[in-house]
Amino acid sequence: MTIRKFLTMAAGVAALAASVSVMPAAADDSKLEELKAQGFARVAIANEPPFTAVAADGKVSGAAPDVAREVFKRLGVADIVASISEYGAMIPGLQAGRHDVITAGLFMKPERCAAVAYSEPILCDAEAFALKKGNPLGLKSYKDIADNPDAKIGAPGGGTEEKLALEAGVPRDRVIVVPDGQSGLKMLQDGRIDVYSLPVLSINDLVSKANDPGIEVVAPVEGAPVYCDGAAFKKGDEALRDAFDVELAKLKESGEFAKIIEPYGFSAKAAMSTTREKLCAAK
Ligand code: 6CS
Repeated sequence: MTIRKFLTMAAGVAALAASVSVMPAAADDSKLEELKAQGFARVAIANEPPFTAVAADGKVSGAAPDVAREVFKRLGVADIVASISEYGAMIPGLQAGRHDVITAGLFMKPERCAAVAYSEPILCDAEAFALKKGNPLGLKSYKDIADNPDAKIGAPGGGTEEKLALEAGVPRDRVIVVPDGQSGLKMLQDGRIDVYSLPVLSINDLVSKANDPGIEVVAPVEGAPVYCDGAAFKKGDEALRDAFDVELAKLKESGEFAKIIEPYGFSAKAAMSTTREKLCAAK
């Protein structure tokens, strides 16, 4: 082969390689097609009623999974399959591909909005304290806990309440990570913590089922914002998130969204009166 012929061939190969490398990525609705073929979406939940719940027989319910199940059904994804995760592990699990979406009441906050692709708002709630009857330490805010050197707070690991307590100045050694509601209640009853903090509807659900006259609820926590969650998708799955939002908007418009979440105690109006953009920008 002459040098001339070799150089001509090499130039052709280089041009082909260049054209392949600039070809647009596969249509990014491939994730939705993947879930349709899979027959289900793998969702991360926490098992914290009424946001998310897993019955003894394994049945998944709660407002967040119920909305997601209905939206995915309309997208042609037959069902959802849930795995329980601590809040702080949900985003790493999503990013590692263990979940297709987080549907757990994972509240929108700027740092989370930077890490995932949230849908539009779904479930909104304020924060609450469960504490000993009579509130002997007079705890009404996270700052009250910070100001009392003897007060210990229990909260979910990587959760909003843990962060609010730390930001209010509660030292790390007085913020106790609690894996789930039942553990938090037991720790409160045993005096290992002085207050257990979750969103209002979660605390009310837990305390009402505990049927313990020695426990009372303070809600809303003074100075703490009302948060809203959205379904959280992996960065890169924005096409799937957008498709989810289209069906979510239809549910909101038709009144079916309210029919799903309001029996759990959530307000459709609260979710429909704000946006992902506003919530992700909130300080
Ligand atoms: O988004 C969060 O971090 C919080 N969301 C709920 C529904 N419960 C506790 C958790 O800290």
